[in-house]
Amino acid sequence: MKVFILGGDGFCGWPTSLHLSNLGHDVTIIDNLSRRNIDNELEAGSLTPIQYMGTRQKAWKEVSGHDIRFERLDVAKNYHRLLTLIQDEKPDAIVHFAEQRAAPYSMKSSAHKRYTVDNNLNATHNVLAAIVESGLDVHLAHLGTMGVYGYGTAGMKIPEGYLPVEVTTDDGTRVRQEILYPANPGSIYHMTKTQDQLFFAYYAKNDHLRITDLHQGIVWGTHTPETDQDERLVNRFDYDGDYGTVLNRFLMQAAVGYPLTVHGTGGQTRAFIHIRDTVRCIQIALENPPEKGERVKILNQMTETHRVRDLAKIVADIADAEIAYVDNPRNEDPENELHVQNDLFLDLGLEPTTLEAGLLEEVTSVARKYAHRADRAKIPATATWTERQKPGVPPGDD
Ligand code: NAD
Ligand code: USQ
Repeated sequence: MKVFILGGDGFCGWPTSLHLSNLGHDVTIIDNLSRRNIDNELEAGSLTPIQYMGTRQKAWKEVSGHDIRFERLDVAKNYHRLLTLIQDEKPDAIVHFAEQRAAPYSMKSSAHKRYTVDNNLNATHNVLAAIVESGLDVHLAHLGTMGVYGYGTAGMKIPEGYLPVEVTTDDGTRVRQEILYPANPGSIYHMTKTQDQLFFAYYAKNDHLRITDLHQGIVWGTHTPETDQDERLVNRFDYDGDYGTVLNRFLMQAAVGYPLTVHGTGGQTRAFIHIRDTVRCIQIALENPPEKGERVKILNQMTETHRVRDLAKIVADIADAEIAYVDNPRNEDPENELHVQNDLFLDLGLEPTTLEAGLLEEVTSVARKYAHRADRAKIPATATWTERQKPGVPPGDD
């Protein structure tokens, strides 16, 4: 299969590119390297020593014998280059990771909000419009988020994308149908993903594009079997207050002796998936595309749920770390239950990597190994969700 990986230089995109290339697929990475530029802006970097794209490509060729092609372009801006690439190369599938993915970064200032909206919505819409203009039947697999649903329900499991509803018409007839699960974003970043869903629903309906939307939980871990083959292939590991996600942050904090930064009471429950399972899920999604004319195929890409304070306790116990309960910079429910359906991937053969099995390896093979590269000053999460949470604003003064 010929596959374009938009955002293939990133945390999920790079190991996915290697995984698909290893399976014999013809992979082209398309990325504008904006994530590396954001590292420059934030003066923060990956805990692991990620290499330039040219070095990555060379190392992969040496290790596997496979070529991965790289095109540097901005999917949100360079529409005609994207269209030409699709027309010339005729990919069978496009995997779309190319968005600004950090909630705290999206909340830092109005400039960051506007960048996130401009980048993410234009990137997604450009891909859709380009597939239609090319006239080709390209399967689009997009990385969405569990955060489109919000994190609470009336007690039932969050379904995979669609909610069955029953309405009563004027003549008393009861009509059942399935609607997109109501969107309930918790940040500007998450809001862009809820808008993406509407683009997909429209293009699947109007143009019969074949689209899979993967509602992914928080990804943890670093290595996959492919990135593990050579140090030059190492995946990125974000730990800073804007881009570091909770479990990887706790692992790194434990490794450098920094008390684990639990926000508020730590009562937030979230969905998780290991990076090894992410790449497998994308393979499975590409092997099981929707039919032309079918509605958007939505799968919940997660394997377990955990409460933040429980995660902190697990990491503290295995790595002998302290826990600090800090003021929550976000505007989110302090406590929530979360139950999620993920039968579609399990039925298609996904065998989850459990926290229990993977955590210790992560502490020793990544967090401790690269602890000397950590900048402790970059650990605190400083982006606040509202003006009233900013330092120095008196309580009630917003
Ligand atoms: P990342 O920031 O590491 O990677 C994103 C890549 O896309 C980067 O290499 C960046 O340079 C590129 N990019 C961004 N905008 C672009 C544009 N306009 N044109 C070309 N390239 C562009 O993020 P990630 O963690 O790999 O996440 C990838 C996708 O998966 C995102 O869409 C994210 O929303 C989704 N996701 C991630 C997680 C997670 O925990 N990391 C969880 C759920 C969903
Ligand atoms: N949290 C802490 N301490 C920290 C960091 C985070 O307690 O040091 C808490 C947050 O307050 C939040 C939870 O942990 O309640 C998760 O935060 P996170 O930064 O790990 O995850 P989130 O902001 O939701 O975003 C990440 C990815 C995003 C993806 C999303 C999937 O960055 O791209 O879409 O996970 S999900 O959470 O399922 O929506």
